[in-house]
Amino acid sequence: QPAGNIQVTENSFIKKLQSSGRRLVVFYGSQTGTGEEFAGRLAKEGVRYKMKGMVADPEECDMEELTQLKNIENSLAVFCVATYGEGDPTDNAMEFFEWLKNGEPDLSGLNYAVFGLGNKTYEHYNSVAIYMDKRLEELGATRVHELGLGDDDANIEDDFITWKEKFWPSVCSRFNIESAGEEELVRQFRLLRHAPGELPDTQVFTGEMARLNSLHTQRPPFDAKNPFLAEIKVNRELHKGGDRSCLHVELDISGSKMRYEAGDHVAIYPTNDSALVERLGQLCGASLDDVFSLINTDTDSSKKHPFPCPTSYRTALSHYVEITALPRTHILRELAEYCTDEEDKKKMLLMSTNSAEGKALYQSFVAEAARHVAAILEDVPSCRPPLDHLCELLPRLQPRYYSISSSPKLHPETVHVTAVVVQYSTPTGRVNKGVTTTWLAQRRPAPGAPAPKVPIYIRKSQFRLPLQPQTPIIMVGPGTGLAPFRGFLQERAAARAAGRPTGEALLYFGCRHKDQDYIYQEELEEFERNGDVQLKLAFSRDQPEKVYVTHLLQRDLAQLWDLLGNQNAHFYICGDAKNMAVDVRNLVLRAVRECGGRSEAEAQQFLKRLESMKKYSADVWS
Ligand code: FMN
Repeated sequence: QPAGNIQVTENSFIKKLQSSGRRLVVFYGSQTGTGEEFAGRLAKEGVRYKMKGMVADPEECDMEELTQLKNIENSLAVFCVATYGEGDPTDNAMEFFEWLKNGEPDLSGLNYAVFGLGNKTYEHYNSVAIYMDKRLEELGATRVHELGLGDDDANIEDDFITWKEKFWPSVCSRFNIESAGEEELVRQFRLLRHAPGELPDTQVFTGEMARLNSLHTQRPPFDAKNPFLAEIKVNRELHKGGDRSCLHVELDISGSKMRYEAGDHVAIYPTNDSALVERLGQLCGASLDDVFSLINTDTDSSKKHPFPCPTSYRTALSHYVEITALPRTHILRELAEYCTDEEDKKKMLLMSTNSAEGKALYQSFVAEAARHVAAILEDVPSCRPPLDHLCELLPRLQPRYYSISSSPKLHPETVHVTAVVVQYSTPTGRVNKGVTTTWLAQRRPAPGAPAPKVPIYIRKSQFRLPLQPQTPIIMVGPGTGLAPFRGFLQERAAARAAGRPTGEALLYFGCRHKDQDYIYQEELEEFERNGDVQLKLAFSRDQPEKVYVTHLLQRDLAQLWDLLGNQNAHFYICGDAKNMAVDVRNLVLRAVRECGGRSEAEAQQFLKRLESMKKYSADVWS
């Protein structure tokens, strides 16, 4: 029970720690689940070091209690936090981050460690974790182990394990823990089977994110937990040739009360490929229509189930878990226990260790061969885990975000998506398919048939046109990076049609071949004829030497400087290659130096100012 000197609130993590005899709390700032997974693994491993842990979502906790955590003897708070956008925290860590930044809490006596999740190709690499680690110390807290930084562009799993292997000895020495116990594999969730007919259909989840039946009885407001089922009005091919496919999809949002602006993102919840779902059922010897629940064995956890339960295996594999991602090493560690063949087991164990040999095997067998979990089970034939345990181990299936390629001025009732269908052959002769685009590609409306539907919600972005349409804009969007700029141009055209003066607009677009993957060619040429845009086009493979948008920018440095330095232009980059964003940024810096006559430091400062005023924005993905 709580000690007298500790104040307890409703969202008290302190109370939970105390009532369960724990002293380690691992907070996560996570958008797509990696940080949450790492936090869970640390909390679980604590048992080995006599530091039984608890995972906690800062959004659900009274974080001011950090000032009192010292009242639990030898307690420790760990933070696994990701960085997004322009160095921003994740949604669930936002409030905590602001509190740390703007408040002056006394954190003396608090023991802490931070592990950051980021990606080196972004300019603000891991800036949230770096800031948090420094700020906690400033506020008086004691760092128990040095900051760890994970790079998702390389191998974030490896970074995490390497950090963790030194983190635990630091914890042991700080708290005088003598030796580690045996590694113990304990399941976090227990299986509850529901007999056929035991539960009425209305009580079994069929793909809802939170509320039962929310996909049948739709009620606004729509968001991540309550997506809107949008009808696909249009679904057509944009490429005119070549072996790749690019979809133009129009989603009906009428009646949803959802609004959007040009530059926003739409999140789409995909369904996993049914053939792959069937295959996993076979490999694990399960009947996919069996209904089950997974129940957290830690009754103090706020997360009762790993995903909505009760549900069928088919639903879990189709809607709730990621089955096409390459499994991380801790999953292989758990699966190793189900190998009946010693050689298979050895191989799985080896891949899950941090030794040079283990890493090399993981690299070749999983990473380079692009083996998802079904491929691993096929190629490690004696490994046959029960399906419920596999469902527990796999990460949650995440919605995919797309830059909306329309403007509400022209299309108030539909949201347009422009997406290349992801599909590739792997070295083992399999074909791996992108979950969402493959699924979307199969969902074409047909006359006389009910329109296919997809669960979506809209996410606001910072990617915005200038308030005044006469402000000039420069847009760099090769490939499907064109998407938000189609919306921007629709917006500009609407302003001009309404008689408002519009400023200059440059669009740098690139693709492989003019006659194959020049998407929206007719529309763009129409915009150009109407004076809404100047097109700058790079067709990389239409001549002997490769030409990319960066080559065109390089040619136009003087014009770039004139627009940015003298005409108050806004600059935008969008695309699926973060390296492109880095190259473009360097070219802009060069224009500022060479044409604007600034020094290197001044150019950097100039660009930073543009960024802080939202006159230089990037919307990039990997
Ligand atoms: N990492 C950074 O270090 N700095 C960034 O500014 C940054 N922005 C990102 C923006 C987007 C849209 C995405 C998808 C990732 C970004 N990342 C950035 C990388 C993520 O932080 C990294 O992938 C992390 O592992 C995600 O953790 P999570 O799964 O817990 O959300």
